[in-house]
Amino acid sequence: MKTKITSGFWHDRLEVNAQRAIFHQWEQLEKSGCIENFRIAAGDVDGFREGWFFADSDAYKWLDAASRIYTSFPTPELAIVMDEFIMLVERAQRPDGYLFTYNQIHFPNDRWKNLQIEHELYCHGHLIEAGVSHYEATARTDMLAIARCAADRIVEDFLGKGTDHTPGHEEIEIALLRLCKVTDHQPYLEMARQFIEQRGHNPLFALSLIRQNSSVGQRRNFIKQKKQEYLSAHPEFKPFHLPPDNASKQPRYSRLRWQVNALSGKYFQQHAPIRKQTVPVGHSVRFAYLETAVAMLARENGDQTLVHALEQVWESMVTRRMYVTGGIGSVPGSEGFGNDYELDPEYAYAETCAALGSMFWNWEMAQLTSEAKYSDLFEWQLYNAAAVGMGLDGTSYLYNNPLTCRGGVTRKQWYSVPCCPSNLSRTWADLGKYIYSSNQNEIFIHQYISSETVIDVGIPVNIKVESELPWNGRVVIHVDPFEKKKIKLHLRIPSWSPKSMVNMYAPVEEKMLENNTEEHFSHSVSMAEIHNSFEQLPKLTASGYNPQISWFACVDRTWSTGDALEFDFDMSIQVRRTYPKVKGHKGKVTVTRGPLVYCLESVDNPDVDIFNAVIDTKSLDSAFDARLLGGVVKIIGQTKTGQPLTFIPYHLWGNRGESTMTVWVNK
Ligand code: FUB
Ligand code: ZN
Repeated sequence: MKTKITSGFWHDRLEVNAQRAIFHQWEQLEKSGCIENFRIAAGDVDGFREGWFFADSDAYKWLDAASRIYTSFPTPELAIVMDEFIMLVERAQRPDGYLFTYNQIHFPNDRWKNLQIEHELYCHGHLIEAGVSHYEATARTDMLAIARCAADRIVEDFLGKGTDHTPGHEEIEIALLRLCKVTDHQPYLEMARQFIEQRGHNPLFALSLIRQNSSVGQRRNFIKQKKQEYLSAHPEFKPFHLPPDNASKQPRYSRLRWQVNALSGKYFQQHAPIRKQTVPVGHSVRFAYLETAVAMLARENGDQTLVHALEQVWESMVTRRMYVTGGIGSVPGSEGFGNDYELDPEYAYAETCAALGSMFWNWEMAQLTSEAKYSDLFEWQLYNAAAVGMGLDGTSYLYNNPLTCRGGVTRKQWYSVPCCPSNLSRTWADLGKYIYSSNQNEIFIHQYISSETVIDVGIPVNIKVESELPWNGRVVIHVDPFEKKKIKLHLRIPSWSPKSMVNMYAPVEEKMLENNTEEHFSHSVSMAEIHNSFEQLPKLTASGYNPQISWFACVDRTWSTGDALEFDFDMSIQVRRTYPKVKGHKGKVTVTRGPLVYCLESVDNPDVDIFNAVIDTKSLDSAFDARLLGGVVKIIGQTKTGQPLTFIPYHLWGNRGESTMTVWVNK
């Protein structure tokens, strides 16, 4: 049974996703000509192709999201749009499985050119993922057949080829691994493995990139020429124009750094073989997708050398190259990583897709290792670096997500590169799959999101979570086995609930235990070990948020119908500081509560200079405000000079018109 999100914070957001966001995105894909490109490629209409060479991927990601939404919100309106698009894709796909409207319309005899830059494999990857998601949602095989035809084309054209036959922007690897899981067709796994293993082995990468870049430029000039001719022959054609994208404050030499990053191969994670990639570099979405694929592969083949590299690069990212929101990417020019501790809040690029990619990766790591820190980071990025990407209305988005903004960043209906909206929608739609996992007689609860599911641990066990997060710390977990059953129930103790290190659970219902003693709650490690490990852990990460102090408490007992476990997580306000090596943060702190990072937004503090005010941390208190932003717990306090302050959750900034904002405040 698929997990059902039953109520509360996330249920409301998933409704907005299903009833508004997904239809808004389709409308924008039509308006921007993205869907029309398929009609042109299929020969249904004449016209001129609009958008980037990778524009097809945005339509496929929409279908992926729509399919996942359809599982929980099977509306006929959505089904009609999906079916119409699937039939269109089928007409546009070449008989041999190839589908890339950029080439099919502009360069009909070209394919697999400029692999590092023009995203052909990336687009086929999202096509394949859409096919898998549609099959998983409907059990229909029409879109899956289109996906398999494309995947077979790629296996035919790439399996066994050399190291220059690798994709630029990772994605195809994830798609092929997902496709192998639903088809059990091993060549897909072997193809994904080859793409991963061959990265970083091309000694002539820089030369190849220069050549490809020149070819890309020539092809774009050719298209520009063709467009001029088309416009003069079709004065009625109205090209689609979007408002300018958001500004992103650039550090010095940003463009030069990006060029060096690209030529070195780091931008594409092509600078070293995968097992030697132990520091996060380059474009942060590309990086997160690669690491996700590597973790998926390690789960399939049990290759511990891959796991070792994954653990090292994760630790490097979390302790030295990640923002306190969980955002990754601090150099706008490359949409990617900077150096250790280079985490300027105004330069923060922290693309929404990068947070989502990191969440996909952490979910794979959680299943690979059963370590709580990965689910803790998943939760932290979910509520902060990812959730900030979608406005409360479901129809306005942020692409780059600064932690300090002095203006120029507003939520937009669409972008010239609209990769984030449908990426958010497909992740929200799938949220249920990230809550529970199980094996033999063990059940893991990774996330405290109100939900219900049935898990088979030899017998079916109905599990129901009732959670008041992120506003309150009360969580009740109902464990209803079909019959009495000894089960190890692993419960993630969040890093943000420090007191949970001590009294990790409230007294449980008397009816459940003869006597309410700790002996029934065997820890996955002893309390002493917990405290010791807590002491040993690097207390201070670059950002001040440290998922490594999260752990799984194990409740190992015989459960009976009607049993319940109750948590009361500590929701005290926490004032966090960065590691001293992070430049520009001296004397600055971030305010967090539960899994939420808070910020000061000018809308709530019109008379305060939020960038220079000094807060009185002792004055901070939390209060629920039903009238604010759909009902939130705000944090109120005052400056050292007595000016009132209101903090809101960071993910909700920018919902009330242009504003200024800061996560980091003076203490
Ligand atoms: O290049 C494809 C996608 O578009 C990347 O993942 C995003 O960063 C955006 O550039
Ligand atoms: Zn994006």
